[in-house]
Amino acid sequence: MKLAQGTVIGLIAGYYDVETATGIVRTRARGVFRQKKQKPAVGDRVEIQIDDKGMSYLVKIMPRLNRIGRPAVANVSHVLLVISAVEPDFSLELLDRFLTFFSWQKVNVTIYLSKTDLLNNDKLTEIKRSLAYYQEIGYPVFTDYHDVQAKIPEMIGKDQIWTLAGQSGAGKSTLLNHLKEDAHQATGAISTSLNRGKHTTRKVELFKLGEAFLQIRQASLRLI
Ligand SMILES: Nc1nc2c(ncn2[C@@H]2O[C@H](COP(=O)(O)OP(=O)(O)OP(=O)(O)O)[C@@H](O)[C@H]2O)c(=O)[nH]1
Ligand SMILES: [Mg+2]
Repeated sequence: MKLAQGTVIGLIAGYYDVETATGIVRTRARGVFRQKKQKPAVGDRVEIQIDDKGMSYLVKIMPRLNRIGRPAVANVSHVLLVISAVEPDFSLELLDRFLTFFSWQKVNVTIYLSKTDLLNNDKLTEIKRSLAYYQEIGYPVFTDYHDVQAKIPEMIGKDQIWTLAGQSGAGKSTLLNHLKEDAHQATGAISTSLNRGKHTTRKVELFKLGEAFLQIRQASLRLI
């Protein structure tokens, strides 16, 4: 029997994929979690046990820093909040709701304004003026696509878990594809006929970025 430690990076039909120092191991959770009403989440640091028959079990969840959203992601160190300038329209109220929630969860946030290319200069200046306030009170703000792409990889520390959050259609998957070329995230236009987001992104998984992880919040408005 062998013990190892790792991070849950994926959740597939009752199995937990755990990244360990020697590779990814597909595990089952021990029944003891059900009795304790505990459920491992993506992002959890865990201990796994590989028995002599080669069966792998998730046996222990390390204490969590936090646990955010549905489906849950644990140990989130930083949120990259994608707010669109247009389509869907920029909303200060929405921005404040996100920031209040993440502040309550004690998670740092960086703001990225997407789709600036679709807006005329006057409107853009107005939005940037609003965002300057958030920058003053300590939130890093990016309004340029090239900037965000260049700076984010430098900002992400080793073993950190970053989550991309934001309304459906804001551009999370588009950004992830640029940050990580092999992410292959489906992107899509929002469905205006339904007047609500299309939710292109459905799966929960962590993407490795250097020595850290990136993840997309799928249901952006159902935060809690
Ligand atoms: N012009 C322009 N289009 C963008 C930009 N970012 C994203 N888009 C487009 O906006 C649409 C929605 O982008 P996605 O990346 O799929 O949005 P998402 O946030 O992942 O949406 P969900 O998966 O539904 O939560 C796509 O058609 C993208 O090509 C941008 O900066 N400029
Ligand atoms: Mg998406």
